[in-house]
Amino acid sequence: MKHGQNLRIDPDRLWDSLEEMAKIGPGIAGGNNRQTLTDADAEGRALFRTWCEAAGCEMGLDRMGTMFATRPGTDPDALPVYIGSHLDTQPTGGKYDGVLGVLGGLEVLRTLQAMEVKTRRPVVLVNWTNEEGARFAPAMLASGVFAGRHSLDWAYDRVDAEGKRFGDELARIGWIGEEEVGARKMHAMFELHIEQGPILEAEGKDIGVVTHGQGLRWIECTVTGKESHTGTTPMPMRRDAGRGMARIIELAHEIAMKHQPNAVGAVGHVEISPKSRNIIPGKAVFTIDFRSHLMEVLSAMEAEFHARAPGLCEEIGVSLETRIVGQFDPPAFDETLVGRVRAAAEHLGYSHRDIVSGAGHDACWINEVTPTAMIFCPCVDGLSHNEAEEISKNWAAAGTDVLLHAVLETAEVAE
Ligand code: HGY
Ligand code: MN
Ligand code: MN
Repeated sequence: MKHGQNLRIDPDRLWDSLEEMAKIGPGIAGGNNRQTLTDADAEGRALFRTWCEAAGCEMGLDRMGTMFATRPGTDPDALPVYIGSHLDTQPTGGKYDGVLGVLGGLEVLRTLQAMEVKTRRPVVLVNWTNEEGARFAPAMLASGVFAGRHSLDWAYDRVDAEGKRFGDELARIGWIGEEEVGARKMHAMFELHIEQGPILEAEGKDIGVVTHGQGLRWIECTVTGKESHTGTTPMPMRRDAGRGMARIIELAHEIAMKHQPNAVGAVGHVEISPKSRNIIPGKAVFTIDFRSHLMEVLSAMEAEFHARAPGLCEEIGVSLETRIVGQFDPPAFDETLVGRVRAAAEHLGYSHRDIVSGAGHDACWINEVTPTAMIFCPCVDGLSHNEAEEISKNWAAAGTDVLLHAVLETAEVAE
């Protein structure tokens, strides 16, 4: 029996850390509001660093504020195995989206330390900055810079709804590191994450073996009409930007419904101005979120949208401008590493099924620069990006056990 084959993580220690982190940046309904580069994010980072140092890790920090906790291997020249996810949350987020991947990774390092298991390759635990993209679009910003998809300067120039600049906020909370972003070379990366969908729970499966992810297009639309009095302006003379927005939101839904079950589309962020009850809106700015795991479907949705949306606006006397504010093509994860995730679930006796990730993850970008795979655990009712997001301790432990064994296999247990 190979050394470490019967290792299991400590579910209570993991759960205690999840509960401890959830106290930082509490939401208003039992979840979290620990948005990126806020004081709450800074507090969570500090706690995470303390925990990693206590687990015997050396800390690194790059210029996007991404945190790296390294557990040395017996071969310092070997490329490390990376694990991790994100600690930032949505404004009305759950306690486990991203956090399970970071603190599950910490539990793996704590288990290796406690059981005195050495690996040939170093193991590095990552907290990626601004995965959510809620405060500073786009999502997966730091991992996107790491993968060479965005420049550092472009990322630093992202602004939030109050006009605050990403680079300034990162400096304000004191988490800008010296490391060049993307300079680190990886042997492999695994990301543990909650499914954020209903399939695993509905099928009674413990583990999702993630083979692919959905590609994404965030199309920001600006509809321009003319502000005027809601009481006195004759209906035929109105140029109502709010109506234009309503038509486009309905169009996005109609296009996604044409490609079921392989597509989704919605608008989650809208700004209407001047936002007065008795002024016809002159401007509406909103973002369409189109996704599919099939490139041809994603392209078809984008093409149909651009073919039809301008006419829907012109018909009612308003104009439309669009720009892409976030995008990545459907990722296919590394077959060897996906196989190790599947084998680990088998070895541990956990039920599993292959699955496509509906959500975007840092792993989607890192998959472009190094072999990458993901592990899903179920979540209650598939609910996420909602403060009521829930998982069970058993689900968390099963996913983290699989992460542990995928790491043992890939980092190579040293005798
Ligand atoms: O948008 C996403 O899919 C991720 O949760 N940031
Ligand atoms: Mn996430
Ligand atoms: Mn999320």
